[in-house]
Amino acid sequence: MSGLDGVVRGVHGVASDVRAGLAARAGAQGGTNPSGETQIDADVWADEQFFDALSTLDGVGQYVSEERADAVDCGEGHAVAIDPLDGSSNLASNNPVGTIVGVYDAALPATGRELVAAMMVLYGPYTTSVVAREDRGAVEEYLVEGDEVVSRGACALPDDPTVVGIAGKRGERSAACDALADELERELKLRYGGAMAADVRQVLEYGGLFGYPAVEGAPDGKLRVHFESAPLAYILESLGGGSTDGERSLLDVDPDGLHARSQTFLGNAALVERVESALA
Ligand code: P6P
Repeated sequence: MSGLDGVVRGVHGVASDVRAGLAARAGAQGGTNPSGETQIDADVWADEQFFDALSTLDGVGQYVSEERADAVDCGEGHAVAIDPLDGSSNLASNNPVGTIVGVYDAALPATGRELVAAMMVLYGPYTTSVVAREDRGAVEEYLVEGDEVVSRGACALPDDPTVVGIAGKRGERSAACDALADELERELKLRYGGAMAADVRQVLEYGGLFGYPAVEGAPDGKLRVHFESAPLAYILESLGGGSTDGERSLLDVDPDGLHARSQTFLGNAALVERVESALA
């Protein structure tokens, strides 16, 4: 079994247990993560589940989590970067949450060009995962039910975009971003739900654009390069879509620390080009 097989199976092997444990852990634990955000009980618990499943695998050399300040040395092999419970504030309102994993062939911090695989697990009405790997030709989606993992086939990004979701409040984004959001929301249907994995899955299904721009008080936006922006950019670009921080592919963003953030847009390539033109 390759190192990538081990990570994919490890994430799939925990996903159903994570899903089953969410309802009882939807409250805030009182701690904050390294990004200064309030930790939900489930954030810490999910991180422990994935750490136990991944950190001892052959071929995993580093475990780096949105919930841990420092990287954990696991020996030799790939660096696994994880947002164990993406969008965890959605638990209180029973809205979808996810898990995002990036597998890097380099110690972190590193650019997304070092990614060799990325996974996006979505805990919605049912649990699915989207998996992009350098050693596979297609980006595949799986249905995860208990211990059963069944392929739902190859993903394909629709050519014609339908949805748009750009975070932030008007007046707290740049005027150029506000104008772009107004324009796109006249053209496309608004889809924004507070969990990147769920919103990006809408883009994969219907075509469109997701974004978290620079906002007042957060010049690099909110999303973390290693755990959120780069792995999902890897998936979108593997499907012929695009990504940008406003100037360049998110895979070329060079993070200056494990928890570095980046302004983030992902979706159909033509829409990403419009973002770069509008924000130039
Ligand atoms: P806001 C979740 O906390 C997250 O990191 C992403 O999953 C999501 O897209 C974003 O933050 C939501 O942020 O400011 O709209 O609550």
